[in-house]
This record gives sequence, C-alpha cells and structure tokens, in this order.
Amino acid sequence: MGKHTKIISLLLSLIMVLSVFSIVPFSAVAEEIDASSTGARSGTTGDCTWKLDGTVLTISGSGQMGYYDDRKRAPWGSSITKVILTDGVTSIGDYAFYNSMDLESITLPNSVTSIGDYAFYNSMDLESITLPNSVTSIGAYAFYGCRGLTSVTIPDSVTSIGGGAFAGCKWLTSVTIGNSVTSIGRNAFDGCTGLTSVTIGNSVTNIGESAFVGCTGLTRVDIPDSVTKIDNDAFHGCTGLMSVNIPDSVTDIGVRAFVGCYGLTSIDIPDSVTSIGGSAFAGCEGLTSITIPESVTDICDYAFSYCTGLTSVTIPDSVTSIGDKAFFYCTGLMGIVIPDSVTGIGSRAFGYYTDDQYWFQMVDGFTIYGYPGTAAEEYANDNGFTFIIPKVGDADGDGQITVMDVTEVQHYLSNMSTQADEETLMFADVDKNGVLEVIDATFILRYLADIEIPYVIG
Ligand SMILES: [Ca+2]
Ligand SMILES: [Ca+2]
Repeated sequence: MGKHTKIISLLLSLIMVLSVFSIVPFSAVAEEIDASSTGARSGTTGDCTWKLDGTVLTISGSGQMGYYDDRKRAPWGSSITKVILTDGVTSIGDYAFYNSMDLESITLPNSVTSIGDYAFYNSMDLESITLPNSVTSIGAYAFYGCRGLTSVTIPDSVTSIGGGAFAGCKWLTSVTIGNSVTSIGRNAFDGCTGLTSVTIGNSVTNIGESAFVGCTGLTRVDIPDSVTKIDNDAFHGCTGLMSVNIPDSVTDIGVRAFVGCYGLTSIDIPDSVTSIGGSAFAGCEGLTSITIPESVTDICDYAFSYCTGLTSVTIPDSVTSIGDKAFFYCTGLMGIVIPDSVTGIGSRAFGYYTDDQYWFQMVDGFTIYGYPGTAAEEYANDNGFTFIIPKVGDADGDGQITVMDVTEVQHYLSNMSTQADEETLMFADVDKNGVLEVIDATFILRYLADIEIPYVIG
C-alpha cells in the first residue's frame, strides 16, 4: 500500500467513526459534556450564585461557596474549561472542581481565604494558578494530580498546606512556600518527580510525613532553622538529592526520613538532634563519613544500613544504644570505634552484609575498637570479630605502636592515602587537642626512641 492509499483509508475509517457518533442526537452529547446530572445551568452555591455560559462558570456573591463531597458533587459538573470568581467570594468549596480535567484557567479574587479539600483534584489541564495573598489555607488533596502546573507560589498569607495538597503534580518544577506556613502536610508533594527547586519558608516547624517522598528531581533543599522535626519518610527516595542541610533547630529525624537518597555525599547532623529514626539514612550509598553528634543517645535499627560508601563513622560517648543492623551492609567500613558508654549493640549492627544467596557474611578484616568488659567486646567475641583496645599513638589501629604509625600520621598530614580511617587515625592525637598535627607524630617518634614526653603513649 502506497503512502497516499494509507492516508485515504485512515480518513475513511475516521469518517465511519464520526458517522456512528452522528447518529446520537447532538443535544444528548452536549448535555453529557456541558451540564451536571441535573442539567441545571445556574443556581446557588453556599452564600453565592453560579452560572454556566457554555463551559465557562461564573461564581458571584459574597461569602462562601457550597461544600461538596464524594456523593454530593458540584451542580455545574466537571466539564468546565474556565472559572470566573467575582470579588467577594471567600472560599472554594471542597470538591468544587473535582476531576475537572478540562479546566484550563481560573482567576481567584483577593477575597478568597480558603481552598477546600479536593478543590482542584485531577484538574490536569490547569497550567497555572495565582494564589492571592488572602488565602490562608490550602485543603487536603486540593491540587492532587494537577499535572499541568509547572510552578506554584504559596503566598505569605497561607498558614497550612493540607495533606497531599500537591501530590502527583509531576510537572511542577518549582515551589515557593511562604513565610507563614508552619506545617507542610503529609504527602503534600508526594511524587512531584519534576520538582527541582523548593523554597521552604522560615515559619515551618514540621516537614510532614512523606512530604517530599519520591521527589526524584530535587537536587538541593535548604531547611530553614525554624524546623524542629523532619518527619517520617519526609525525603524518602529523593534519589537526586545531592545537598541538604539540617539546621541546629532540628531535634528529630524521623523513620526513613532520607532512605534511598543515594545522591547525598555528605550530611552534617547538628548536635540538637536527639533521635535518628530507624532506617533514617538507609541506602544513602554516597555518604562517605558520618559523625554522630554528642546529643544522640540511640542510633535506631537500620539507621545507616546499606550505606556502602561509608568508610568512617564517629560515635560519641553520649550514645548508649546501637540498634539492630544500624550499620548493616556498610561494606566500605572496615572498623568502628565504640565508646564505653554504649551498653547495647543490636543484632548484626555492623561488620555484616548478605551475599547473592542472602546468606549473612562478615566483612573481611572488620575490626572493633573498644574497651574491655563493654558491649563492644561482647559483640566482637560473640560474632568473632577482631577486637582491639585503642592505644594512644596507634594511628593504624593494629594494636601496636611502631614507626608505621608515624608514617600513617605523615601520610594523613600530606593528604596521601592512609590505611586507617579518620576515626582510627585520631588514636594518634597524642596531645588530645582534637587535631592531628606534626607534633603528634613527633611525640610518637620520641616515645619510640625512649625520649621522655609529657603524654602517655600506648
Ligand atoms: Ca600501630
Ligand atoms: Ca594533636
């Protein structure tokens, strides 16, 4: 068949399809497209009135619109393309434009203070919306599935963003959250895969549960210092996230808060954080070192599991418990220093991974540094790991003071690669000033030459 023959036969079949439809009376089609179940073209809604002109809906009056729900839908139906709200209307009712997939434009007057739950649910043709500076609340699922929206500015008047408010807005690339919002509801931006930029206002205290889950396009987030809680799953699966700051106002990092953020290469946990939730950083393969702040007492189960890039972990003596599999499958980690404050170590907390057949395997050569009679020694003995008591001056952590330790310090100071991680190297901080310097190496050399030094080595 030639190219033209193909086009002609396509046209013919189209005409046939059209002729089938032309049998149906036009008025019936029109009714199905335009009007509501009642067929009404105008009426009242709450304190206001509404009128349909073709597919253009005008709502006027002063006061609130009516509220609708799953069973009682708005009388104007869902085939509208444009909405005009006149000044004086104070709310957009729940379910007002639910599933209005053809809605392309709406203008909100400065009198609107609230946007109801599910108000624009699935209005996927809506490409932009300007929220006036009178809006104080955005309801749950208000803009759920509005795939046409590319950017949203939440004005400073808004104090709350409901759960799921912008979930599934796939083409949303930028969001600015105003300075009066105190709480970002759960799943508020769930699955906004196109989101690359988010600005969080400085009144937000809680980043809600699953607020940014699956926002794979996010590369950077600045959390303002008003935030005290990063809730469970807040940034779960934000695989593109390369930079996030946790300000020192944050006390809680929820369960799975950053799980699977494998683009993160570093994270500073401030010393305001008291609790690191289970699996909080699990699967953050890009992290190379972690310093647990002195404020943390519990490292929960799986907190840093599957962080395969980790080579150095610093645990302060505020920590009393390390949960089950807290550092499981951290195959880059060759050793860990456990302070004597730790009284409980969970099952396979560190030094283990699973092979292709899902059998537990021990990380070859994994060494535990700790003190006699502690949970660390018990864990090492129970699992058969090498256990070494830290010695001052033992930079390579092999349990002996030799000239190799001096070399190790010198390598570190000249930015050459070292055998030991930074945590172990700090055993060579002879003068205990928290910094590894030439003088520390000198003290070790003098010790080896039996020259008296003002510090204890070994
Ligand atoms: Ca040594
Ligand atoms: Ca020093």
